[in-house]
Amino acid sequence: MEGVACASFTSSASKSLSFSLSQSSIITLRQNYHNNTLKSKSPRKLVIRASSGSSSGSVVTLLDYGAGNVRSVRNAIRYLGYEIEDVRTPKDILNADRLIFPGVGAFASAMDVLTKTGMAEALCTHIENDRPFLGICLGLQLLFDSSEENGPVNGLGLIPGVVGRFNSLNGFRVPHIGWNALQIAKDSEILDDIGDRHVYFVHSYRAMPSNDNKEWVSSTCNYGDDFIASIRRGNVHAVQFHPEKSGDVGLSVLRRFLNPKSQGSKKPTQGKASKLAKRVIACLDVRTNDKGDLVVTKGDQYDVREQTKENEVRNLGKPVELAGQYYQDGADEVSFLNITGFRDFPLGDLPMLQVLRHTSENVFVPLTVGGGIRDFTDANGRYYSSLEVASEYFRSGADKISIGSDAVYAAEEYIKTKVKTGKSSLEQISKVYGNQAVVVSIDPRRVYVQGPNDVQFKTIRVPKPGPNGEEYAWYQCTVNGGREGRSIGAYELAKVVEELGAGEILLNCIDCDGQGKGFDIDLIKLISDAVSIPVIASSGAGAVEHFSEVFMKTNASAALAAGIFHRKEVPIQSVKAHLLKEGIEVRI
Ligand code: 1PR
Repeated sequence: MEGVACASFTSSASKSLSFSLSQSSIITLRQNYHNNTLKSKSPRKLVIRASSGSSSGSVVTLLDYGAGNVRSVRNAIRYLGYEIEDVRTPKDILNADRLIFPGVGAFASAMDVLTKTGMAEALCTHIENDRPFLGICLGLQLLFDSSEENGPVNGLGLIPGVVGRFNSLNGFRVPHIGWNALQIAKDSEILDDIGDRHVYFVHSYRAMPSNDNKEWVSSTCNYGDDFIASIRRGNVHAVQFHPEKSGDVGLSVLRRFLNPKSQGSKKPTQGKASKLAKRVIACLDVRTNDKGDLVVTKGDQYDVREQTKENEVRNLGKPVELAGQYYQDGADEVSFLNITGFRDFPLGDLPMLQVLRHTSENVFVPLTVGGGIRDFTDANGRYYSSLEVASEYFRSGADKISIGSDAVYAAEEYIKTKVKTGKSSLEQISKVYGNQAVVVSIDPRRVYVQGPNDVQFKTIRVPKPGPNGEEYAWYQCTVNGGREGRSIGAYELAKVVEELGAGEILLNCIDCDGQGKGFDIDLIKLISDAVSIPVIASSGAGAVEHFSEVFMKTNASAALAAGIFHRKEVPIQSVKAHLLKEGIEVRI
C-alpha cells in the first residue's frame, strides 16, 4: 500500500514482550493510564520481520488484547467454520494471512497496550503491506491520526482524521446504540449483502469523512451527522459497526472478509433501513427454582411464585433455548436478569455463566446480563470487586452488563456527598469498559401523593386519580428485586446515573410488570425526556399496540417484553410488522 505513514511509537517496552496479557493487567494499565498528549509523527523504522511460515486458509488470526467482549467475535468466526489463531507476539501479526482486530474499550488504553507490546508497529506493517485486515469498532478508530477520547491521544496515523465524540446537544442520544442504516460510498465487497438492512452500532466516538480521507471511506452512517461507518483500501477493511452482533447480515460481512472468493453475485437487498431503528428486546428473568435448576421465570409485579399450594417458582423454559429462539424470531437484543443475584453471589452461580457462554455461541445480537453486580466477600473472606464480577460476565459473552441495586446506593451516596468517588460499580465498570457497556436497571413503584410539594422528588400529574383521589405520583426506586423502597425517585436516579457513567437505562415498573396492560407511558416519558442516554421501556407489554404507543408517545429507544414472548402470545415478528405498519422503523 502506498502513501501510508504510520505514527511513530515511542514505547520503551520490548518488542518481544509476550502479548498474552491477563484481564487484570489490562485493567491496571487502563486505570493507570494518564492522558497522552499528541506526539509528532515521523517515518517509522520497521524492526519486526515476518517469519516464513504462514497459516492455512481456514485459519484467521485474532488480535485480542483482553479487554472485554471479544468472545462474540470468536464465536462468530467459529460459527462460520474458521479456526482462530491468537496473536501472542508482534510477529504473529506479520505472519497473519488474515487478521481481525476487534478493538474494545477506550482508545487511550488500547493504544497504550498496542504501543507497549510492539503491536502498533506490527499492525502498521501488516496494513502498509496490504495484507487482509478487518478492524471492528475501536479497531477502525485506532487507524486514524488521533482521538479526543480522554485525549487528544495519538492513533496509528494510517488514515487522516480525528475521532471525536457525538454531540448530544442536537437531540441525538449518546452513546449511539442500536441498528442503523449505511450509505455505501464505494464498492467494498464485504458489505455487498447489507444493502438496505440495519447493522448494529454501539459507540460514543466516531470518525468523520473529509477530503483527506475520502479515498478510504466505503460507507457512512447518519446519526446527527454523517460519520464513517466503514473504510476499505485494497485488502484493508474496518467497520465501526459490529458484524458479530448484526445477525445474519453481520455474519455475511465476516464471511465475505474471511473468504472473498466464495461469494457470487450481489444479493438483492430486502430491507428498508434509513435511520436508527427502534429496538425490540426479549428479556429473560432467570433464577434457580426449588429443584436447583436454572429456569426462565416471570413475575406478576415481581412475584415469580405460582399462586398454588406448592407456591413453586414459575418455570417458563430453559434460558439458552429461549434466547436462541428469540434470536431466530428477530429480537434485536436479548437480556438476562439474574433476579436473585442480590442475595446469591453471581460468580458462585456458574450455571448463569454457562448460560451466557452457550447462548453467545449461537446468538449474534447483543446480550445484556444483570443481577448481583456489586462488591462481594465470600464465605472464605475472599473479596471480589464489582469490576471482577462484571469482567467475568463480559468474558462469558455479555456485551453489556446491567446494574440494579448497586446503582441506587451509588446515586444516593452521590446526592448526599456531591463527590464522585470513582469507586462505585457503575463508575468503575464504565471507566474500564466504556459507558456504552453499562446499563442501569431501575425498578420503580408508583407512589400517589396529593400535591407536588408533598415529596422532595419529581412528581407527575396522573391521568387517573389514585385510590384516595390523589392527583400526583412519584416513582420510588427499589432495591433487592423490588423488596425494599428507597428514598430516591426514578427521575433523580436516572439523572445521577447518567452523570456517573451509565450508557443506557432499562426502565422497569413494578406496578405494570406482568400485567399486560401496556407500558407506564407517564414514567417512560418522564425519564426519557430527562436524560440524553437511550432509555429502554420495560414492563407491561400485552399487545402489539403497546409497542407503537410507547414509541409514539415517548422518546424511548427500545421496548422490552418478557411474558408475552415466553407465553407465545405475541411473536416478535408480529410486533415488528405492526411497528412497520405504523411507520416506525425497525430492523427486519
Ligand atoms: O439489583 O443489580 O442484583 O439486579 C437485579 C435485577 O433483577 C434488576 O434488573 C431487577 O430488575 C431484576 N429483578 C429482580 N427481581 C425481579 C423479579 O421479577 N422478582 N425482575 C427482577 C425484573 C422486570 C423486567 C421484566 C419486565 C417485562 N423483571 O425485566 O422482564 O417487567 O415483563 P413483562 O413484559 O412480562 O411485563 P441487582
